Amino acid sequence: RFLENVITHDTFRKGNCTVAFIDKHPELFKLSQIRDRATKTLMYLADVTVNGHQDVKVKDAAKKFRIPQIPTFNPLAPFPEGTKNRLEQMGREGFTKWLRDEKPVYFTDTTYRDAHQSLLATRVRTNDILAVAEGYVKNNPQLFSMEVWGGATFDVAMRFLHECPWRRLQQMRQAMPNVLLQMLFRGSNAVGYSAYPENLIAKFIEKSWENGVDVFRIFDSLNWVEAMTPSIRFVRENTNALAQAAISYTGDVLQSGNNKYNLGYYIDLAKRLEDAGAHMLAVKDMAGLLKPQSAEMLIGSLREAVQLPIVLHTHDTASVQAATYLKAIEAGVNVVDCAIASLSGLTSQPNLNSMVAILDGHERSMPMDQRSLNEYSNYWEDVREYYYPFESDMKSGTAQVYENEIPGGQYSNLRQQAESLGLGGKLETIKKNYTIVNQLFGDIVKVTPSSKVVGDMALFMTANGLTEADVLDETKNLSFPASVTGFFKGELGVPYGGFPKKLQNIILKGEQPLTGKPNDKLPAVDFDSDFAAFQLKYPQAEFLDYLSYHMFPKVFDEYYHHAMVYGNVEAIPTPAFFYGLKLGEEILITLGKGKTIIVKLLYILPADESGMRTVVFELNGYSRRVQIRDKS
Ligand code: BTN
Ligand code: 3PY
Ligand code: ZN
Repeated sequence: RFLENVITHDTFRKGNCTVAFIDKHPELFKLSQIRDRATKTLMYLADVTVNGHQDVKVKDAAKKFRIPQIPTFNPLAPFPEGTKNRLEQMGREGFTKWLRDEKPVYFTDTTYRDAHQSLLATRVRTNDILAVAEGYVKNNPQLFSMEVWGGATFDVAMRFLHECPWRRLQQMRQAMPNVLLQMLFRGSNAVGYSAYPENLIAKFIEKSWENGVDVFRIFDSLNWVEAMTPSIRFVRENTNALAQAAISYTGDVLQSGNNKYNLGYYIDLAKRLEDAGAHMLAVKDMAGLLKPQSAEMLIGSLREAVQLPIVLHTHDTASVQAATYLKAIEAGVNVVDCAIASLSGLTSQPNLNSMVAILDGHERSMPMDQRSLNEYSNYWEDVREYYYPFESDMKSGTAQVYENEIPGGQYSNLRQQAESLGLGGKLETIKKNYTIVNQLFGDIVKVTPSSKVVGDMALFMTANGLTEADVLDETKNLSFPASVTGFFKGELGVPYGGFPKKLQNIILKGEQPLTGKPNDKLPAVDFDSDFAAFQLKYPQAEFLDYLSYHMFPKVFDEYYHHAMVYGNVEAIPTPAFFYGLKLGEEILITLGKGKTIIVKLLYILPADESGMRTVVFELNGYSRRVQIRDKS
């Protein structure tokens, strides 16, 4: 085994080792540990090859993947200076003043977070990101930030990818030390879907910063400033990061008549967020509703109303948002959110490569290396194929979004949700009901998690064939979805303009709603005693795992047990991770520093009478057998 460790060591394999090689690499002696890890990886590969991946519902056996080309960069060259260095040099006040007055427009690249959350059900794995992260920021250091964490990536990493979200963050930080790393933070819901105790929110922000987050985009699903204020304060007081407060954009600011979400509404929010201590202000257009003329007016007015740098985020669901960005840029926006070309468009962000190109000759253009951006797009185009089971079948932009106001991330999920409920043929009805539910709820801001409540209610109405009149008929005594009851109890806060009273009485059946912030009543976490109890239950876990556990106890529990059986599965290449190995197929897996294993699938024996199959691999040239239960 020692010899096996030597001949498979990266340094040895590259042929550049000297007699000091063995002395310099004590890990060669960690035989049982490495052997143990390799065995767990073989267990994983055997299982996914025999039983398939639980997350892949339909596997295309004929699918062939191209080999993604990683654009070249110099791993030995220093990182060019970027915004991260600038923030460190200038401090937060100096940095935000500088940004606000910058002539060129800057970009936040959402490829590693919102883009795949909105196109591929958040399934992109750390491995595929890390393959290009360093080169990307070496080649493109002009970016304002990389949005890399938070939103749905936290729970999906554990739930479906069996990855540690914290380790993902740490590794991305290491790969991208020069550019600001940004996360999406759901205010008192942190990276979850319900409210958490305030001291847990504070701890989560502190640890996110310590592990690599520089910019916290903070929002509340009902634009409730009071619920965002503690998060803004924690970023200001407990970290050196930037608190980017986001207003979630709804309706159309230019709509005349009795417009609930008019300019005054946004200006008032912006001023209150500035007063609450935000370092930057974002307009978060999660559904892609902001039209060009509205953007011109809104961004122009916000520039006058507050002294903060202004950021605009949108989704290209209607396929016209580049026009909105152009108007916003002309109205003085400082940063716009885009995604690399091959992961842009439709429910994702507008196309970074094209946006850079169309600004050629514009007085606010940001010079970037368009050839390099296109190379990275080619990489992601090929990697995207790995994730084919998670594609939505949306083919073109839709103007229907102006009517139903469904956020990008939810739009692409709704079909899957509908199908899992046997409502696959009723997508149009679901979308119509979504619009109806929004009106029934008093025309609310719809973004995670309030958008999920509206979606749940729309699915409920569709499944039960209910009309608006049915919902408002108290004699029907309907059992509403739990999320809907919770919403009307005030568990996500109180919407602007209050709850519609009649519907609230019907849904709560006389129960009194909460007043105050949703987490006001939640007891503080006693970190010392609680963490000790956690460690008794999960002896291999550490403090960051404990935070994951607090956010998602059941998901963490499953993730932990998966890690105990299969080890760390992050390093397994994505095709093998989702689809297993074909007979004779050989892959390389880097399990740790200097430790790459070569795995080849030799053959699979038929199931024995107890349903177990023997899977035979070649591991670093030695044959290895693994027993796995055939679940078919
Ligand atoms: C192994 O690799 O064989 C053991 C894996 C142990 C994983 C535990 S699970 C919780 C904690 N978080 C991690 O990222 N690793 C440990
Ligand atoms: C999230 O909360 O995950 C979002 O992306 C909301 O737009
Ligand atoms: Zn978004």
